Amino acid sequence: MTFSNNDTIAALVTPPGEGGIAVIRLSGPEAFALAARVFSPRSAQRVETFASHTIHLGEIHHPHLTSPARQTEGGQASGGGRKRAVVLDQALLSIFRAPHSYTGEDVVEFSLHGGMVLAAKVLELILAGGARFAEPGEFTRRAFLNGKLDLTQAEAVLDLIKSKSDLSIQTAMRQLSGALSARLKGLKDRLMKLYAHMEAFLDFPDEDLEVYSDGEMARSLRQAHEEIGALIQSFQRGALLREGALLVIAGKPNVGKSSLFNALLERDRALVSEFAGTTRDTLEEWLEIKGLAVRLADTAGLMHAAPHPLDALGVECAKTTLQGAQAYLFVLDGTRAPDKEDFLAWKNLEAGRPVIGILNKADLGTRMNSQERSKFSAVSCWLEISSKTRSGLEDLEQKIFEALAGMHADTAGEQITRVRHKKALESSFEALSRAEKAFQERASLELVTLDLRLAIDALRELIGEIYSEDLLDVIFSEFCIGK
Ligand SMILES: Nc1nc2c(ncn2[C@@H]2O[C@H](COP(=O)(O)OP(=O)(O)O)[C@@H](O)[C@H]2O)c(=O)[nH]1
Ligand SMILES: [Mg+2]
Repeated sequence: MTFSNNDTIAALVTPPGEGGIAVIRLSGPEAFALAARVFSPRSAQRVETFASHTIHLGEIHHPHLTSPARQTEGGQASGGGRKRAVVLDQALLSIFRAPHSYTGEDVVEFSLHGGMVLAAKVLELILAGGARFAEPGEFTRRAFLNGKLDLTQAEAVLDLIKSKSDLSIQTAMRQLSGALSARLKGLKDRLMKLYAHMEAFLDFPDEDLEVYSDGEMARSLRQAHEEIGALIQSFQRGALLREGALLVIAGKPNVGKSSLFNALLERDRALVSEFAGTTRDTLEEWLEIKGLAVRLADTAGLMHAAPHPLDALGVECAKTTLQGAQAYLFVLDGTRAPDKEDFLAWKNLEAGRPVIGILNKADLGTRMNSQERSKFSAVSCWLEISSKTRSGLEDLEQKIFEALAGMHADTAGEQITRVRHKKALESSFEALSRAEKAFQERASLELVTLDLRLAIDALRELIGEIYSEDLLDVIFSEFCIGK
């Protein structure tokens, strides 16, 4: 993107559509002047003189269009024949003066009556006055460029908007408040100090500098190295939290997988019928279970001989989904003994992932005995449920929570949530490994500082102290317009 960071941008910041209120935000040096063009405050004050963090009632008018003055009964124009500007809406204007605003620039926000056409018209007026339509994420990009947020905090803004569970909101909020940034900055500062010390030693080897002992240098290197390693480890958990764990419903045809899928979602999302092979595509939906974001997938039943080419496609699709699962709900028809189709379906589950065994159709009675159950050895617990009457569903939710919460574990520590974070930390980690090795082997200090510098720069890129426009484009293109 090649656009200026110095002009005034505007966008509708509430979702398009009908609603109680629509908010239009302007940010940049001309924000107040542009607002004054279209807004007439009720008070006698001028928009340009409004104090920061105040709200004002007024009218939005079309600066050029005027309505003919009303005719009085006697045929005379009222108001001495003057024309009045067309009033579009009554609105509230909020004032935020630089640097105390979201973007760090002068910002005004119009709160209008929420209607698509109205909001579009007002925005059009503001753009006609000289504002530029904001790019996706541009308000947050400016906040970053003006030092209001670092890059991990800007990313947290997006995570917060996209959060699908309580836990992911908590993680995003902590990242937004700067906890991860503080940890990364602390790490970087310690390495910088070490680096400065080594450089001084290289530049003035004969001077009596206040020195770290070799032991202290080695310890600092090792500690930073370990801390970065731990942060890299937190990625798996962080990503799960952000994206939700994939929980796949598996089993042979007609045991009630789609019925269970619908029961957990509390709506009829998947088709259900007494005919085997009703489900062919994999369906996936978001679900929140006790604060955890879960991606629940319903699959085609796994079968030996697929009677129709579409069944075969469905089975292939199911297998792919099964491989990506973080955990399974393995469904059996509890009213009868398991057969070879059940075992075939069972064989397609990946080892080492939690499996909850479900004996469905409990409303018809459960006949499967414990010896038969024990053949599915990896099942951590069995539940008798009825997708039809919803009996046993609460227990099931509890078990799902227990199976998945362990994966999210310890939400107290800082977590990295993005591949970008992981890559930056990995290159910092590798550079530190080389630095540590060189130091231990008593290689020249120049070699050590070379890698130390790389390790520091990777951390600086992570928090955005060093960045390229390309990187910003990638990060902010994920945002919506108006954020
Ligand atoms: N009685 C009873 N019937 C069920 C239950 N769950 C599913 N069914 C029936 O079993 C048949 C197959 O269900 P479906 O969900 O399509 O199975 P799928 O092929 O595994 O997805 C349908 O006729 C459902 O009405 C249940 O808990 N109790
Ligand atoms: Mg089905």
